[in-house]
Amino acid sequence: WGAIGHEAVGFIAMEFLAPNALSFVRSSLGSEFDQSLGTGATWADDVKSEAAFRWSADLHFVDAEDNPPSSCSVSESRDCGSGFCILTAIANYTTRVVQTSLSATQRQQALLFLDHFIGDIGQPLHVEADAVGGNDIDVTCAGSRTNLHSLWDSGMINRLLSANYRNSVTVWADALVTRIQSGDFRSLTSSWLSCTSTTEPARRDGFTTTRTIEDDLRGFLNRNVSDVSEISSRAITPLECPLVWARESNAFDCSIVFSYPSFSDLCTSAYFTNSVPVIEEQIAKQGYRLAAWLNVLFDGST
Ligand code: DCM
Ligand code: DCM
Ligand code: ZN
Ligand code: ZN
Repeated sequence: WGAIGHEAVGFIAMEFLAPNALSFVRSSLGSEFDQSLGTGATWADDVKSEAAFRWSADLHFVDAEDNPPSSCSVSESRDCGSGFCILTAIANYTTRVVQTSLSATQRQQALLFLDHFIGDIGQPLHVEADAVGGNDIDVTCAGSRTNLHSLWDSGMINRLLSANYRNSVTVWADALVTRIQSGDFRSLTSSWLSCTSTTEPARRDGFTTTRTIEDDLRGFLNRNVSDVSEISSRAITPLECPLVWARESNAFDCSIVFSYPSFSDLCTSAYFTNSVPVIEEQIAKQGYRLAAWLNVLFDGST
């Protein structure tokens, strides 16, 4: 997502944190991030172009080698064989955010990465390899040329906020919180939390990887890694829940994202009105899941 999508995920999560999770979030993020997951949510995008954090750029997505819109799937071994993807990133920072042997700065970074990646994994084009996650598909939105990835990250969100939410991310986030607490999302929340184990390892998915340890090491050394302890991917056990979330987002690539009409303006067509409910549900759901994830880690239950 773009900045607005990420901020909305964080602001929504703030409304559902249990006491210990809230207290950790506030003290860890501090005044630098307004003690808020909403303000902190864009940090991972802000730093990924800096030399010191270039290694983290590939952690924002998983390139699922499926074939939308006819066939959609995500496989940890097929699609994250290098160990550098959003699935392993969430596993890595889930462990690190509660690791008391780490410094306050390391745990703050783990929190900021989780805040961001639990948002990105809900963006269908962050769980898709085709056309580089849609970046190579040129489309038009309200007369402006863009690409399918950017349309989903921000193009349609900008248009939605301008039409319905006074161009304000907090107005939008508050509206989604109300829908979760007492509106149409309320009946969905228990299914949103059908996966909450922060420790259950991902089950074998039937794909076998042909990568060797040598391949991994070569990929690893080619990267400009400044802080190897931040990654140490070989020690990460992939988790089941991020895989469940990724498969759910990836299914939208087959049901809607790649079924766009050629030659029409996607933001003034049925494509926009059909996509908006998906965007709003994915943002609300990932905000709610971010809170539940931190609640399990810091308070022992959702
Ligand atoms: N992206 C993605 N999948 C890829 C490559 C990039 O989801 N295989 C995302 C990351 C950014 C956006 O696309 O949100 C643009 O990427 P970049 O800034 O690397 O061009
Ligand atoms: N599945 C998988 N890897 C996972 C989770 C599920 O390959 N980590 C597959 C196995 C089944 C299907 O998804 O074909 C449904 O699994 P289940 O009914 O166990 O959730
Ligand atoms: Zn993106
Ligand atoms: Zn991102």
